[in-house]
Order: sequence, then C-alpha cells, then structure tokens
Amino acid sequence: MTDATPAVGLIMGSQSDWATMQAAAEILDALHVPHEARIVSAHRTPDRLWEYGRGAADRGLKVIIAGAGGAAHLPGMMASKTRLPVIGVPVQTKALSGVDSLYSIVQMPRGFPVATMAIGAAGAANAGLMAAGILALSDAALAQRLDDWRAALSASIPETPE
Ligand code: RP5
Repeated sequence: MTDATPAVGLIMGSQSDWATMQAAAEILDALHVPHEARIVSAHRTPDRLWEYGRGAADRGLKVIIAGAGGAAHLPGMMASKTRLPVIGVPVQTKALSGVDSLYSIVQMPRGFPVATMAIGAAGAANAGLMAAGILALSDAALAQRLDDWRAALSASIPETPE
C-alpha cells in the first residue's frame, strides 16, 4: 500500500478473509496501484458498510473489490450503495467449498452489477488485475505496467514440462 489517495477499496467481511484477499493486495502492490484494505461486514457491521459505500466515490475511490464467504452479501450490498464498479470475490468456505459464496455474489438482479471472480485466491488475484485494467483505461503508465506484468507471466510459462 502507498500513501497516495487510494484508488481501490479492498473490503472483506472478516479478518478470516484476509488470507484470501491478500492475493488482490499483492497484485495492486506489484502494479503500484494505491489501495486501502478494510473489514466491512454486511451482517456484523452494516452501518460501517453503509458509511463506506456512501463516501466511497467522494473520497476518490475508483473501484471496489469486495470479498466475502458463505452468505456473502457484502459485494451486492456495496453495489447497491455506490455507483463505483464492484468486483466480487467468493471466499472459499469449509461447509460448501465456496459455491455458497459464489452463488450469493453472482446472481445480482438487474441494475446492480457485481463483476464476480473465481472462488478463492485466484479470484482475488484476478480482482486485482481487473481493477488495474479498469484504472489503466485512463492511466497510460499503469497500462504499461500491466502490459509488462502480463508479458512477464507469459514469459514464465515453459514450453515443455519438466
Ligand atoms: C463472512 O463469513 C465472511 O466474509 C467470512 O468469509 C465468513 C466467516 O467469517 P468468520 O466467522 O471467519 O469471521 O461474513
């Protein structure tokens, strides 16, 4: 994280989600995207959720990444409170392996979209990349860093298995 005004708000329903959501933060760090991380629970801290959503755009946030597990209402509720793009990350759960989280996040009614990623850490990392891609539309330097990141990933893939 940097001292610059955060462009990405990385929120999650519980401390226990951080192990997964760190994958998004690591991508944002690697691409030098200023971001903040907060615990904002739809069920346990609904007033905090409301306040966060109400002030998000005015504070200069451009994209919100929201991760939650189980009855994962956080991304959808945040989408109902802010016009900022919300990227949802279904956190893997013990009881239902994260399918519960996925279904809770992905089936939004018309009017309040949540761009839903894959379950777990891969989804969190992709959320970071998706947020960077959105910001790169109006930030040429970030676009170059994202292109370089993608090229390095491609270059790291061997042609033959060992
Ligand atoms: C959800 O409940 C959180 O997003 C988390 O994934 C899940 C379990 O939370 P804890 O019981 O670990 O705090 O609200």
